[in-house]
Amino acid sequence: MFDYKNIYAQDPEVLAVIKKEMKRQSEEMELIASENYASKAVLEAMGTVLTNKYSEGYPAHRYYGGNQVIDEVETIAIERAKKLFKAQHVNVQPLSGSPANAAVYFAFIKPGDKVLGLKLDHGGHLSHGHPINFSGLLYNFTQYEVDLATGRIDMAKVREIALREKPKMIVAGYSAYSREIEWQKFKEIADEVGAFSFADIAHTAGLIAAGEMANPVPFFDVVTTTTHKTLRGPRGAIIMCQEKFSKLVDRAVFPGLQGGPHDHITAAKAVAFGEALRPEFKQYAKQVMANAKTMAEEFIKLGYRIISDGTDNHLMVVDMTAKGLSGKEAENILDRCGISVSRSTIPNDPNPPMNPSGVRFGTPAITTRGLKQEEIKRIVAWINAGIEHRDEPEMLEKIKDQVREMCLSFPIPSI
Ligand code: DSN
Repeated sequence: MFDYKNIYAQDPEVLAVIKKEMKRQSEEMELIASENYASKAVLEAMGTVLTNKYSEGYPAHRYYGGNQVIDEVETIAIERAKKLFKAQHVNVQPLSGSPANAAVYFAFIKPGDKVLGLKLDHGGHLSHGHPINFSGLLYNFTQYEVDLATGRIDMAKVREIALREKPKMIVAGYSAYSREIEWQKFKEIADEVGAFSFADIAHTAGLIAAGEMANPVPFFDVVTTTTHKTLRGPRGAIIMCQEKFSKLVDRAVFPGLQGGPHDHITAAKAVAFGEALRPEFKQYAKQVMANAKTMAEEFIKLGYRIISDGTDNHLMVVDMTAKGLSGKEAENILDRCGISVSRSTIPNDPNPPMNPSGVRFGTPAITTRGLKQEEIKRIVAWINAGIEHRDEPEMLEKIKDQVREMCLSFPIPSI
């Protein structure tokens, strides 16, 4: 695709670093549940002259001249997202997940208002009310939890908390929760207590768009998603809502929170939505989930504890306590094997988020490479061998070589 000849001539120092990262991505295994490989077409859209434009406002209502073409690209992105998620209204301008969530709170509630969100160490996100995040600082969050015995969200408990707290908003949709979410029940509870229903589907958006997981967009008040995880687009986000909230949401994004949208990213979002509308994307989503199921089964066979004992989506959180190491130690060992993962808290984690007890594994990126169940079994065996033989540097080197060989046989489509 790109020949990089201009950056080579002008700035070889930066090009050298970019090439180093290309090599790392090519030769190493990506099991971080929130990462993926954007297509060549998505990358090309990001590298266009659309980055040169200022276009505060919305199609046909801009605060700068010369936006006729930008209006076209933003409209394509909006229409494709509407079709993909069956949304009444879509704002494609949010720069990323947390800014999108900030815009939702800004649109629907006031500082100090009561909100329910899942606790971070139970699988929630920082922007769902963590005390050190803007969400927890500005709004009065009550954090619900997963049931410790099952690792699943107990909807009777959520209802009990909602009836007691009477929140203005209920947040559902998570960063480290491996089970299907009971969207209808969340909506019923929100309606019962007079709260807005807000879903953050950042992790599962691609699986939802493909029709492989339940979709809250048609009936929730408002839904956000990033565009770069299972959806496999550029780094960014969108907000979807019922038509009656469209003005509130649009005003919160601009002029409320953001200035000029990143139009080159809007174009790349449109390209990614176009890809997700194709039948091949459904096959991709199915394979992501089949791979995750196999991965969870293999871990369980080897004696690992998975929170909720399995997965319905693309990820799982594995408790490393029984193996005598923390999530951070496991992450470091696997780094030495050429396998990238992210440490993760487990429900009621006795350890802090910087050094938690678990590791989160996900299959979106390796599935984009074309890996299937047979390869997943080998990968879990390598992970286990790395952990069991962590004090044997030659063993970790040997695993790294095997990982590299597999990665080179399944090249990243855009490299
Ligand atoms: N950082 C993302 C994740 O890894 O899940 C969430 O924002």
